[in-house]
Amino acid sequence: MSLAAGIIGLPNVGKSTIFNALSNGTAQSANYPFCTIDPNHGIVAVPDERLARITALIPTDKVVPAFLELVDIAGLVKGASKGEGLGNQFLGHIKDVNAVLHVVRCFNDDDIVHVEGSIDPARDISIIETELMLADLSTVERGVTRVEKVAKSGDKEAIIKLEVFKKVQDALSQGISVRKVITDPAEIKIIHELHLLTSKPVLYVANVDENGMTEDNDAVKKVRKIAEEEGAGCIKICGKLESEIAMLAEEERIAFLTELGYEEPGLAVLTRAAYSLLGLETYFTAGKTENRAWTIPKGCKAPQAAGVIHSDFEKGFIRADVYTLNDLETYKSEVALRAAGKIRSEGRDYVVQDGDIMFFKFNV
Ligand SMILES: Nc1nc2c(ncn2[C@@H]2O[C@H](COP(=O)(O)OP(=O)(O)OP(=O)(O)O)[C@@H](O)[C@H]2O)c(=O)[nH]1
Ligand SMILES: [Mg+2]
Repeated sequence: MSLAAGIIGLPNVGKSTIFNALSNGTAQSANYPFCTIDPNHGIVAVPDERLARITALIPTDKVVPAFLELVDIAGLVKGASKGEGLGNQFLGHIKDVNAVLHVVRCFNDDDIVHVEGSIDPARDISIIETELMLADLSTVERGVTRVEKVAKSGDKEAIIKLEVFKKVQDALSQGISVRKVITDPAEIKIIHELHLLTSKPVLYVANVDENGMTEDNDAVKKVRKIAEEEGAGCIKICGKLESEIAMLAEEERIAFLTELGYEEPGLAVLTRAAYSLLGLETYFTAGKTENRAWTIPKGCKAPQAAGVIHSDFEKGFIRADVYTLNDLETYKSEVALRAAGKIRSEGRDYVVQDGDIMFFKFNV
């Protein structure tokens, strides 16, 4: 699965701080291989306590988590859609990701310049959204011109496409983002070729200072309200603190988190939220050589899930043995699960559930 989430926002809001903390944290914890594709592009492990729970009952040589691709995109400024501040290049990077983490500055720090001069999340969010919408508007306008020609010749498919493109164009010219008007799966499919920036799912990340963690400040409240109105998620994080936590060795980190009263780093929560925003879920395989989390799109059927391990597994799929973590924790071993009839045998049409523990049977 190669789906990526892009970290966007105004300059100096803490995007790179969060990205770097994520890459450091992952690289250090349990030696997960952190892979830097380039300085702004990384693969981070998705923290999942279920792997440890499985490993407590099924000892193994190696534990492998699920991974997520993240892109640290340079700050957008007003006028980016018109080419300001390397605008088009940055917008191009957003085009390539499948979901967006929109970092909003909610910390006060006179030493860190705010491009707009003050803390004002509503204004900041609207600057970014406006630039993305303007870029989308010119994309869809070009699309309309292109499709109009074909539609005139009476091509049925083009006529439907034109209608949807125009609906998008109308919304954007009224300042409404694409994700708010295009929710029907058939329409989502039709506009896919345009790679519209405001069609991507978004998660707001309110970046606060250390003392903003216990109670929401006004800026955070504002971000939460905007997110709620849009039906989007919102996560509060202290980028600076997270980058300090990420630098610590495993034991020190746990001690530090406990002292702060946190169960886990905020970044763990953020990573899981991004994973889910991308429409991703996890199933597990467990055995002596490896306990591993595998990434599938929500609603994935058993053969396709098998194909994530190897294409041969999908081609030669026969059946899958499936059990749940809860049952494993009740019965303690695969032998006991089998004796109790708790291992189901599922066929080609089985829709894999998040958290399933699976074993595939296949022909080669
Ligand atoms: N006080 C405080 N400073 C922060 C926090 N997060 C980031 N900063 C500081 O803000 C400055 C900018 O942070 P970056 O992470 O580089 O910001 P960015 O969003 O990547 O900026 P661009 O790449 O220029 O768009 C750095 O000096 C950070 O140390 C925070 O939570 N609190
Ligand atoms: Mg940066």
